[in-house]
Amino acid sequence: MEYNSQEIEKRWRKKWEEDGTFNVDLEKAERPYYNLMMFPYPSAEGLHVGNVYAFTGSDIYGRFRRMQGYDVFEPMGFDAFGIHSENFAIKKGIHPTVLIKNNIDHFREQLKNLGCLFDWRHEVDTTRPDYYKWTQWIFLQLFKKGLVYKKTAPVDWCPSCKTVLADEQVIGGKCERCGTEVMQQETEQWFFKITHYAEKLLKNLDWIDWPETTKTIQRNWIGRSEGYKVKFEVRTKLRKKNKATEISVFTTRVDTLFGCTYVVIAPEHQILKLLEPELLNRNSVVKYVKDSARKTEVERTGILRGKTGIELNGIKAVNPVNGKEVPIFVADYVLPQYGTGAIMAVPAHDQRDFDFAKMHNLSVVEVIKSEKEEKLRPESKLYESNGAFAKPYEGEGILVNSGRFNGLESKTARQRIGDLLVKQGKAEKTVFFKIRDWLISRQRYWGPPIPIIYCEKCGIVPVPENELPVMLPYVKNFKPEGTGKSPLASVKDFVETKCPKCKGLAKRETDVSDTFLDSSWYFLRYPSTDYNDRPFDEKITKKWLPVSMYIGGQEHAVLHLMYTRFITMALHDLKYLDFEEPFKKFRINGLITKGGAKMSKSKGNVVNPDEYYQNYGADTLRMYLMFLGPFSYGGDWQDKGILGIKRFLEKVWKLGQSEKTNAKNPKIGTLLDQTIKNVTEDIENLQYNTAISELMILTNAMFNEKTVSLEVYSTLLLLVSPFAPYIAEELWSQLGNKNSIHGQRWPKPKRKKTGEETITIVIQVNGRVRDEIEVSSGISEKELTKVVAGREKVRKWIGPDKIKKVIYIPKKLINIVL
Ligand code: ANZ
Ligand code: ZN
Repeated sequence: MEYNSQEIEKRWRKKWEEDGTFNVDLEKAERPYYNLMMFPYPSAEGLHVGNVYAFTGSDIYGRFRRMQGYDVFEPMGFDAFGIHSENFAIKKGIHPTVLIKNNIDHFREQLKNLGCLFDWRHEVDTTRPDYYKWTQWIFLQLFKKGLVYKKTAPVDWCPSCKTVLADEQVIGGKCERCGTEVMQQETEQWFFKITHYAEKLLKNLDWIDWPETTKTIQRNWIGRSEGYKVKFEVRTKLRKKNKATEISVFTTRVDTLFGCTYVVIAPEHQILKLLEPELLNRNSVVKYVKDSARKTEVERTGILRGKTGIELNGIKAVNPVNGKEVPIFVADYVLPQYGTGAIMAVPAHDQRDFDFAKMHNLSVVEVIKSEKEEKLRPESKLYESNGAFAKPYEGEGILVNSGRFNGLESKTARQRIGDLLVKQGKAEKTVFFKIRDWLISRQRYWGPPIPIIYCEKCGIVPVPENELPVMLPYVKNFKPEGTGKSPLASVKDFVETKCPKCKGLAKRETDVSDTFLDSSWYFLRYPSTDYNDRPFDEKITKKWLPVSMYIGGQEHAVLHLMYTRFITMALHDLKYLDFEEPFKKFRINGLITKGGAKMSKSKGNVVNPDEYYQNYGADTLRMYLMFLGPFSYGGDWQDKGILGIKRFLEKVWKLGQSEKTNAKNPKIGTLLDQTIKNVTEDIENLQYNTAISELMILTNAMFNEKTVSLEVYSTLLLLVSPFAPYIAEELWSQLGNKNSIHGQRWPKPKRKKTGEETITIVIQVNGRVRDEIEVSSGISEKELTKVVAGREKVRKWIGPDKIKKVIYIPKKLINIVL
């Protein structure tokens, strides 16, 4: 028989579907394992190989866990609302209600071909009223809790998508969806108070099992800074001294206060209005403020930053530590939304201030000396040969030019100067976060309407829960107009309604919510799709959540992965969930490139998976993708490469066609054990590429023998099955097996090296028993430590701490001391 992937895959797909081979009984399952992957946007012609790559890698892991005896729940769905889908509909000139539905049907077909464990009975589609009803419900719960508010603020506006964007959706000053440079616009918008959870979002990163890179991105985005708010008294020529006002600055380096030679406020700073009448150069200042309002954030913080600004003539600020008067500037390198929107400038020790001081000829006073730098690297001196400053020193050191604080180390001085000012009522210790509240309203059509009603008498009234969902009406002309209003605003029937409180005439909110709100809770919905009277069932949720393993793209680090954590924390505080982190374990999938470049339509280098399904079959495509490189790195697609995998599967097939014996072959037996061990470890670590190499080595070795052992061959099929589920099933059944290979247990090495036995070692963390492990008695202490420290259970106990020492009582116990 020849290997015919088309025929095999079609036949088994049908059989698996009919038998419900991969369905899980969520109620009865004993060892729940929730294996989740990021659901796709159905906003293109079909699945992208990038999707296929990510899903395959996740599915292999799910299949592996399943064979280890877990009840693996692996659902799939569609993130179908949102700008990406709507933009696609506009491009195609087809209404999204029609287009997106068709797209989903196509995606589903492609996904089914891929041969994953998907349990389609739990499919989620975010555009269905029985889903978005609960998205709106979540909005209302957060609203009631005071975590939602409306405010007028300068926000980012994409002139191409004609809508506002959340902070996280602006990447390098450009729209995350279309790449257009965003503009600032002052409008009234809805926000979620993600800042309320800034501390918790940061703290939990210490213990969740996520890649360090993702954690670092989140840490930087949250951006916690400890420092002081320092008050500078403001003196004006016109004003009497006793009527002075104050400017409050935020600094993380209060130790440099003696080096402050000027103060800067952001052009948007409110105090400007107050001071305006007293400015001697009022007109120029007003003009400067107007000009900077037109700039984009990139222009303000990019290379040009620190180059423009204007002094407030006739006004001075008083340095609270020495009473010296310093000039005040308005400059747009100081941002309005961060800290207090004002800074004390220390040009000797801050690059931005240094650049500005140089431009405007302001004095530079050195207050921190780095002994080390001076000694070790004389060329890095702060002064040029003519005595002018060369560059600022931003590190720690010893204080100079700082009165009675001279000679102190900067860290100590920070404490001392801070304490002194606090005592005098001139400063306050504070923590600021960079993260800003999540802007969730969109002036677009394709999303869930925000469930709010405006009444002239009662004000802002939330839609009562029993009136949900607020249905998205059919709007023929759904394109954004760029008027700053959603297309829903033109639908009279939708807008005009009754006030739920006073029953008077009222109007509906016409903005829809951000797509990231849809996807912020979809993982809660999957296990509960059978329930229509609640978003997620308490019992099922307790049993299946948090998610055991989540795999997806790093590009979501500050978007989806931050929002889901926030929504979970909020629902936890509202007592709907008993956990505050949604994903116990998260791993990144890498990117697939072609010719070294990201695939994109404009480059014409997009690989369409359909072609490869047809020519090679899903098994070959799956395995080829996994063979490109370590799963978390991705790799470069090469058409030629796929043939190597094709040949490998043909070899496995050929071995299946030859007669099997029961004869023992010690050489192959040893190799088999080695392969089992390595493949198991590789899958644990998502090193699928090396696992496949191991399988190739084993297959080649078997090929070179005269006979094929039934036992060895069966085991080979088990090892291949997570990677190539169709061919493994077919060959397994050809061996005469009646039950599916996918219900079998994962193999374990059988033969121990002669004289080797296994022993059980108790694992302690800080002297408390946390786990145990079975290892070969010959294991070295070093090897054991490595294995133990890598165990999921143990890592949980180690958390963010460093291992201080390891105590090993040979063959009995290992104690990890933190
Ligand atoms: C004086 C100083 C001296 C500063 C020095 C730094 C070094 P992070 O760590 O990122 O929080 N800053 C404060 N508010 C600002 C704003 N709205 N726009 C622009 N810059 C602002 O940075 C805190 C530092 O950033 C603060 O500490 C302040 O400059 C500046 F040798 O104060 B520093
Ligand atoms: Zn009313």
